Amino acid sequence: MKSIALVSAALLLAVASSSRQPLVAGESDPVPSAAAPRPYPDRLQWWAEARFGMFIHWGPVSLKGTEISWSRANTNPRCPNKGAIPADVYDNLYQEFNPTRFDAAQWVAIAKAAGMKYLVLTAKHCDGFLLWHSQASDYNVSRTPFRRDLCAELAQTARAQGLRIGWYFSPMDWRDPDFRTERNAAFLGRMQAELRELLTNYGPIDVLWFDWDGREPLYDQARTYEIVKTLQPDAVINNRLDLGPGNNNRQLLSPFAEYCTPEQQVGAYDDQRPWESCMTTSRKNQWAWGGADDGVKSLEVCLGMLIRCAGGDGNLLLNVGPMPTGEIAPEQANLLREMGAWLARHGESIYGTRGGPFLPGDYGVSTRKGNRIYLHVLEWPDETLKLPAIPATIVGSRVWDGGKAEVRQTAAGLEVFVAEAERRPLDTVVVLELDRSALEFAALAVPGAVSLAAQAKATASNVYQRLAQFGPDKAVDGNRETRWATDSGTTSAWLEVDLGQPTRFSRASVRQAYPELNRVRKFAIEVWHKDGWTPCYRGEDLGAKLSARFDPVTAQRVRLNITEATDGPTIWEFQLFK
Ligand code: FHN
Repeated sequence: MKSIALVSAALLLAVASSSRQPLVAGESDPVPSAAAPRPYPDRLQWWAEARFGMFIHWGPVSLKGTEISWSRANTNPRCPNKGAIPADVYDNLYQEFNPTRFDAAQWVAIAKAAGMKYLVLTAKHCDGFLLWHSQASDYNVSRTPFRRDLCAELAQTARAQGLRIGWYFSPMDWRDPDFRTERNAAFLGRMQAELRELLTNYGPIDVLWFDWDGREPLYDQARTYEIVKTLQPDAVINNRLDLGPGNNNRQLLSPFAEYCTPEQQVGAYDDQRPWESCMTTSRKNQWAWGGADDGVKSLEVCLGMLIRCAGGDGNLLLNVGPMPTGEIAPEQANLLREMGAWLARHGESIYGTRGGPFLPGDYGVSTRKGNRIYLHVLEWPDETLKLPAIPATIVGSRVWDGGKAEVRQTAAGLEVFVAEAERRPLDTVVVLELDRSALEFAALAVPGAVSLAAQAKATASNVYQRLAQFGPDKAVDGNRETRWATDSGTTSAWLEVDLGQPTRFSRASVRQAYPELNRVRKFAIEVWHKDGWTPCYRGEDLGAKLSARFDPVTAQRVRLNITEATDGPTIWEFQLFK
């Protein structure tokens, strides 16, 4: 290991000379690549092949069932949290924190049963509480009734069971009165001392997961990276230590930032830079334990996250929020076990694959490894799935876990057919055997697979409490985790998209995602012509997912007109196709 002096010189030079500019402007902007997938650096190979990890957000706040750090009140204008729990109440929860049913072996067993290959625990979240025995700060687990060193037990057990271990470490500390003040240097001394402990006392650490809060990143990055690279040179580091105002999770702003981190959404296809989506199992999209009334997302939604991340050439870090007892809630554990059961049969089409060669679309995604392409058909758009031509010959095809897949290959492209009876409810995996490597050509767009309304200008008659997070644009963002919502008591509403120019289409897809949120009783899809709105499709009882087909129409303004709803209709996706 190089001496610190040498490492610091190299580090300072690297950081100073970092010419890395943001490669993408937005969270989900795709990175256009006319090249074959870029090989991962050797040090990231295990991480990329793993594809699937467990995120764990835990701390004394689980006693409250509210969001970690964010539910804590704060008078410090330099910190973004304005929670409802008074700081003195929140900061003393540790005195009651006694998760006597915590068993690292149980957590690791659930992760393994899920098919997860690495764990990332919030060793220190923004609220400042440390889940390890610390000399640098007495606000740590040794001072709780529970006393035990949670980081030590989890790291030791994970490693013994063949899983990799990572720490989430918040460089922000919203509880520290010196943080982001003229006394920030004093704060930094404490923060870096904590980081040193975490990277010294628990053996080899495989991932370091820094976070950010959108504010000034006053973290003495050069020195902080030096600590990491000196103590844990093999730890894979995410991109968030450098991010600040105006940045986003898809930017790499330092030579030491190794992967992008889209959050609560499946990242856009990008086979040139490593990325990992972090998402929650919680129905409320909460990171920490959300209480018995929270619940979890469906298997279809969570498996869809994993399959779509892999198809985009990325990883999924899927979060659980353990209960104050120390246990992972049964509904979260069962969901993960069901994901693991699917991976036990289909893991070859996920682990160690690259995304593509067919870009993601409403049909699903594709992954590739060796001479094989794995089509993950999540929605059959038609009798056959039409795909663009590839520079290779298909020498075999079948449904991965049994069944016939007919493939017609011409210079114009591919047509894939699987009989209805052979199709699978969640994901029909069709494997295509090629006469050469599937990794030598750039990803290809699938004509008509992306909604004509994607990212279109959207307006609505009503938005839930006028909150941007439930705005009409959330129904055309391609993100199955966001939605347009309307106020309680709303029994009719419309969502309009402007396609920018007259556009011809003949198919529509509308998702309500969860059956219990199926509130739409009568609706129409309407197009604006000079003298008013004309329906091109009418329906009743929308259901979780509508795939509507109708005579082709051409229009620039299109709307979903909900004429009868039980209460506050909400739509996850409104999509239009040629
Ligand atoms: O504020 C945190 C949040 O609590 C959670 O830890 C996520 C995980 O990516 N990161 C921040 C929000 O971006």
